[in-house]
Amino acid sequence: MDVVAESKQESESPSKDSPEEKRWTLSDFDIGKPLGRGKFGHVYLAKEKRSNHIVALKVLFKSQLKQSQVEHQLRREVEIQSHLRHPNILRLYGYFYDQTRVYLILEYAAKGELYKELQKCKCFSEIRTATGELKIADFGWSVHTFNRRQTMCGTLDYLPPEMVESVQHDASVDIWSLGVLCYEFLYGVPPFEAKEHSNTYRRIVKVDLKFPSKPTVSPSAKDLISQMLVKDSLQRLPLHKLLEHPWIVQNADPSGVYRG
Ligand code: 9QT
Repeated sequence: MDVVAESKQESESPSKDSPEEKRWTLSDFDIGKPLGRGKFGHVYLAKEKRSNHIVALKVLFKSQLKQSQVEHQLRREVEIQSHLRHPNILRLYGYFYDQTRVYLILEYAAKGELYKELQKCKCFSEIRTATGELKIADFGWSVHTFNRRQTMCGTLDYLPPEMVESVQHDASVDIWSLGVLCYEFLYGVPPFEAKEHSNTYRRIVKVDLKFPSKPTVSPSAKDLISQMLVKDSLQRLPLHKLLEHPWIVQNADPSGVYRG
């Protein structure tokens, strides 16, 4: 799952929902600068000519999708993401394909990828961490953390003990991952980072959580993170209590007035 930084851009989407309307083609768009590159292709800034709507056009090569046997996953991603409507989920407006490529018409998030912003800033303030407006993207691929041989691809850093140990898990995995993200925002590095994959694994499983001394991180922040990074998933702070935690309440509104 990828996270893109806060974007205030909200506008009418281009849509071709009605059955009699023609399908999208590349000629419907003016292509602008590249926004990023991924394993399967590139993302470009683009303008839909008729509406002048600015989008991000993700271009994937069929040959590479075939080679990696992810055609099905891609269709799944598109199927899921195109039906989701939430300010914190990157919109997928539509798709089309030609002989060699598949194109995804995505919402343009003007502030780009969050991890790059974190790299640039090194770490975020407590207020920014507690209130960051995010959009999640590429979650269609999140179910493919394990490939067919059940080996890991990508990073273990955000996974809870029950997932790295492949035991039953539920929605409380997100509380753990949110705790990892919160720690990383404040310290600039994820809590269980290690050079070797196997050491990250060990640190997650025994919840080897350390808070290096850092004057910009308050005891209250550490208290919240400690209540999210709990091995027993039933003992993790549930979302409604998380929102009532003093660190969230105080940073969301410095006057101390909680506007739930
Ligand atoms: C082809 C189509 C698609 C495709 C079709 C959809 C939606 C999406 C992708 C991937 C690799 C060929 N993906 C095709 O040639 C492919 C190779 C394809 F309706 O038909 Cl997201």
